[in-house]
Amino acid sequence: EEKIMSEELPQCPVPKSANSTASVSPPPGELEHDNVAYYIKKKLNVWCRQPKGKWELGTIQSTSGEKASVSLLNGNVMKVSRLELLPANPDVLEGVDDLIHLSYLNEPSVLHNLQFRYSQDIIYSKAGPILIALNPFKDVHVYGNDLLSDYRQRTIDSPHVYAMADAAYNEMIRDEVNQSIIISGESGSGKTETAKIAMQYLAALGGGSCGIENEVLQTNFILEAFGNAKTSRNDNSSRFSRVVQLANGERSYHIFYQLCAGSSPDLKERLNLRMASEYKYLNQSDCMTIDGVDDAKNFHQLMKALDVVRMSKEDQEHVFKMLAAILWLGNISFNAADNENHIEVVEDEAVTTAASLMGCSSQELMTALSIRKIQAGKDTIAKMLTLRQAIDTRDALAKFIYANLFDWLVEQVNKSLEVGKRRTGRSISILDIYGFESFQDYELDGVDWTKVDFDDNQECLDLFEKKPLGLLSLLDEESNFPRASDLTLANKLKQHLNANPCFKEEMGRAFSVRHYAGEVLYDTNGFLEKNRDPLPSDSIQLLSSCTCELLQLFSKTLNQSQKQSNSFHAGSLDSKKQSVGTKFKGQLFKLMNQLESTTPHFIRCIKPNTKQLPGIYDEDLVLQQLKCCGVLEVVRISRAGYPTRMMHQEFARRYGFLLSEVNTSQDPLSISVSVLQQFNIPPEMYQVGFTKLYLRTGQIAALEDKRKQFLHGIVGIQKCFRSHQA
Ligand code: AD9
Ligand code: MG
Repeated sequence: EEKIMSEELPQCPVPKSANSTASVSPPPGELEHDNVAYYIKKKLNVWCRQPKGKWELGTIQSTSGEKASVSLLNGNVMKVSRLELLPANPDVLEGVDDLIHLSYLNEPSVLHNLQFRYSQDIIYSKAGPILIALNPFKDVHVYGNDLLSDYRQRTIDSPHVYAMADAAYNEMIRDEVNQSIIISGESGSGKTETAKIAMQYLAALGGGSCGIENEVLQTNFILEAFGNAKTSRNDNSSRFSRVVQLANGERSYHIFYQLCAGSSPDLKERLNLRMASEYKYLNQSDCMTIDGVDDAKNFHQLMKALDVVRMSKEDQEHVFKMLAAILWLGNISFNAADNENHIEVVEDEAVTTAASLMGCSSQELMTALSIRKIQAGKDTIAKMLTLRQAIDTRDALAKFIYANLFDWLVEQVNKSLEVGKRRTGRSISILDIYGFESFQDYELDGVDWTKVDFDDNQECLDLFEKKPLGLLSLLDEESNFPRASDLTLANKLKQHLNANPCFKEEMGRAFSVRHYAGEVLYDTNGFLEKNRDPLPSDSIQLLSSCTCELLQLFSKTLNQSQKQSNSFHAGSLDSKKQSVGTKFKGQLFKLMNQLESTTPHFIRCIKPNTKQLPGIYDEDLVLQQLKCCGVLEVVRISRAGYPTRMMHQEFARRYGFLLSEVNTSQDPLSISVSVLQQFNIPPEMYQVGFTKLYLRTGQIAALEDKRKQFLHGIVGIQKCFRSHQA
């Protein structure tokens, strides 16, 4: 690659260090004036922008002034401004497996490279440290035991989820540090499939088709049945909160349809179960089945999976009971009770069945759904509910039961997997949601970061979480005002956040946020109610009086979390449960903390078309996703920057013993620096931070090589260990 670059493209800076091709600074993105003649003479390919924005390959024939005449590969000749031309990579770089090897990193080059690979069913590529996975929407036959062992034995090293999982495993063993595989991408891009492929690899490393590894794989089926649903973007989408409301063409969680389709006649009778189409929570979207999916068959697989994780038949029955109770709750209807909009519950099969499944009397359930008790001084006043209030109460109850059922299920699965207690103390976490990256620590760590530019997202983060005047704090504050409305919320946000450059005022209740990935318009309609997510105290009381053990348990958990949230937010959220925003933020922080103590490995999934079909590569869609998740920046940073980071302690521990003169200071930082100096690592190849060392690509490989040579060397082996231990 270097040879071609220096011979053919004289304008490219020649790499400073011969041992690292990756440290070449990115060549100029545009065709510069002086180079055009060279391009004409050598008949080098250029990208030429077409009127509709698509880029085509061609060669420049001649120029006059600012215009160039370009002969396209398809035979056409067109006259364009030089600004519409970009340099193309030499043929020898066609389809390289890591984008950092491209001489030119312009958009058409990157898109073309990925497309070239995709057209040959090569769906994985690297972008520096990141694995890019293009969703093939078909079986591309790159999985299974044979390939698995090829990757394990390193007879193959092309980019793959297996390779990344293998790297994570090896680094866990080598560095004794927990690892994480962070998978991000749009809905339907393949995150969950990718997570499963990574799990398969790790399970195989752990022992194969029996034992705890298989149990872990089986849990996927349970989690998907209860956590996934069909959406318009993905037939198997990982979703939340879709129990009570559905959009056209979408379904609720798979488990409901599976239960209705697959349960035995006995179970059906015990749950008084009907066909899915008879339940309002399921039939409102006119979408009951998914092409190619057999719900009944999947129900049997689910029951097997529940057996595998050792859930007792009794607990399984509890779970199914709760699911049926939710479905019947949805069928409960209301009649007008007076002329003031108040309602009463229709006493029909829906109420009686729901009540009996929950373990309460029909009367208790009907009261909870139609009356709210309000404390006025020492007295309790019973207030009748309006239709809207009654429906909201019913739906809140259904959502509450489902959400808690899901959490409980996850807990049971985790408990069951711990039975063997075969834990080594180190872990690899696989995160199947959008991943976050923070470049903050570079700056905090005292690195002269002007040497590398990147987009800083701090202002946007402040917009959301700065206290007391971040969006989430303001939302909570307003949620606590009884008379607040979505409009007062919008005004409050505008008043306090306008100074933040990521915030934009819009008309009425709306506002916009400039996120890293692009601008998003928000309508505050329903924000306050959603943030409060109230479960009326009457419903909580009802749950705690139900004979169903699970419901009792759920209401207990609720009481506990309220107590916790009260002590946390004494004064602010006063005797209310934690708001949805605060809870979500808390979960994110916990996740961030967990991830920060790991070595991350990133996979970006890309959806090449919105039709969920194989063979279609929509350039605009791919480009938009590459931009959104910052892949191009990462490649830029990897080429220009310092992709390897290591704590000084870790670095000193690993390479310190290579020092020919014993370093008396014992200070990891100075040991690190001595090592770098002894091996003549050029200063432009690293940056020394307060806690970490930042290295350019290729440097660690070189040091590892030295370390290996040293350890295998005949002379000095004894001495090296002695001095290391000393
Ligand atoms: V969502 O954010 O949960 O809505 P995901 O998880 O990103 O979404 P998912 O993994 O469910 O998407 O993939 C969507 C569909 O793409 C799958 O159901 C498969 O049909 C298809 N897919 C994804 N990855 C692969 C693959 N490596 N090979 C074959 C794939 N098909
Ligand atoms: Mg998913």
